[in-house]
Amino acid sequence: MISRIDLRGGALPEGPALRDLLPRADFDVAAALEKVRPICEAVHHRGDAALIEFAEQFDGVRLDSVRVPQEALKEALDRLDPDVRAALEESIRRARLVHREQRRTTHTTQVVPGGSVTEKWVPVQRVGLYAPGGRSVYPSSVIMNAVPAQEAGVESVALASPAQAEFGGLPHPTILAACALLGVDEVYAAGGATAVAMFAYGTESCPPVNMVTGPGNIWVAAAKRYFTGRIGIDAEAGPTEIAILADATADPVHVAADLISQAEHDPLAAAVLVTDSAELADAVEKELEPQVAATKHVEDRIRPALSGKQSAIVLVDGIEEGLRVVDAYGAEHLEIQTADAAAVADRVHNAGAIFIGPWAPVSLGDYAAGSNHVLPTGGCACHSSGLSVQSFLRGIHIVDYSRDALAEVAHHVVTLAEAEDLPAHGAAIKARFGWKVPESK
Ligand code: HSO
Ligand code: ZN
Repeated sequence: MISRIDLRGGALPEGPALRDLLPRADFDVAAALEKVRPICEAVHHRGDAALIEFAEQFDGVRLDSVRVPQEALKEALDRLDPDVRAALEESIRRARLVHREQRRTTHTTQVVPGGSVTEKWVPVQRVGLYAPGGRSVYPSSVIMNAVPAQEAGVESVALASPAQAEFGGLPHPTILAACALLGVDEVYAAGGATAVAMFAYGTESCPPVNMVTGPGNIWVAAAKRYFTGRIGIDAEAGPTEIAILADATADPVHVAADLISQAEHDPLAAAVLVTDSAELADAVEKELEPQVAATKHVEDRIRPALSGKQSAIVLVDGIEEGLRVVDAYGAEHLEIQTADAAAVADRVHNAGAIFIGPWAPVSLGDYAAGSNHVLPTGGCACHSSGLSVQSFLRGIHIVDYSRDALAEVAHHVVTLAEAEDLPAHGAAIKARFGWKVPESK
């Protein structure tokens, strides 16, 4: 069901060469870009009318309006299963605890007497969150997007999710209920690239936003790429990935269950076990079969995900080599199931989130650890982080210099301006001192 890559018995290649040996799904956002262009342009030119047409075409529903009425949110919350409500509330509470502490404080550096630079953290003013429909109706993702935005102090948070024919053209009721629990009351029934275009351009019913975040399929990723520069985005989320670095001390039952847990998301989801124990590899492989057979989304997602070229068991000589492999891979989620797991985890450079030891499975992080589950995929963990309060903040430098403080450094500014052949830059300094460079002290 899952292939093996044997990297034992020789030096591992360096950098990109090692990365090329590791499994990864094809996720060609560039190819999807051309297909989303006409959709985005239709929304640009025809606003709500285009959104209504696309909902009919893609979601099979005729909408009267794209804005979801307040009563629908309230009704969804009233009808929410009490256990689901309690679980969502606990997830929100824990996420708030963690994200609240990510707030940044304004800081002033006194560079010289009379000369300071203050870094002021200002939230993005208006954000559009996207929650997929179809096979991924995840109220947990609404939490993971809304909480950091709210804790960052974003004034205006809107959410879009596809219209669902079976719910009378509204987004899925658990998405609406999650919005109600979070206090997100501006909700639109719009899906995929059309939702991103609605947020980016604005329509009659939806004012434009400054930033769009949230998971989605390749069309959402392509629309985000299309609008990059015009609006901010979190990331072009690709299929979910789990990597597990494990040694002989790991429990194969847990390892198999955790690999399957993320394979459950998508036929392109990646499950990668990196181990120095051939016995563990055998035991996990043996364990996969009955566990897969006993679960739900077997044929449509789990089997294709585990047997796809993006998943594998990678055999290495030792944990040292394992660390090199997981760093080269840069997984969205990385579990460390080894002896002294915390110390091993401390040596990882590239991962979206790290889960230490036997009691911190990825599923915990997906719902209720307090951590964020919107994480970099496709190897982007080597340069990007998951969603956080920081994602919704901008640091603005405020420069405040007195006459004396400017005079003190003026000659350096003029020198550098001349060195760069930009004399007008220097002149902007000289103009303040009778067109002369002030004597430095
Ligand atoms: N593992 C997914 C998030 C998720 N899991 C939502 C369950 N629901 C990507 O991090
Ligand atoms: Zn998940």
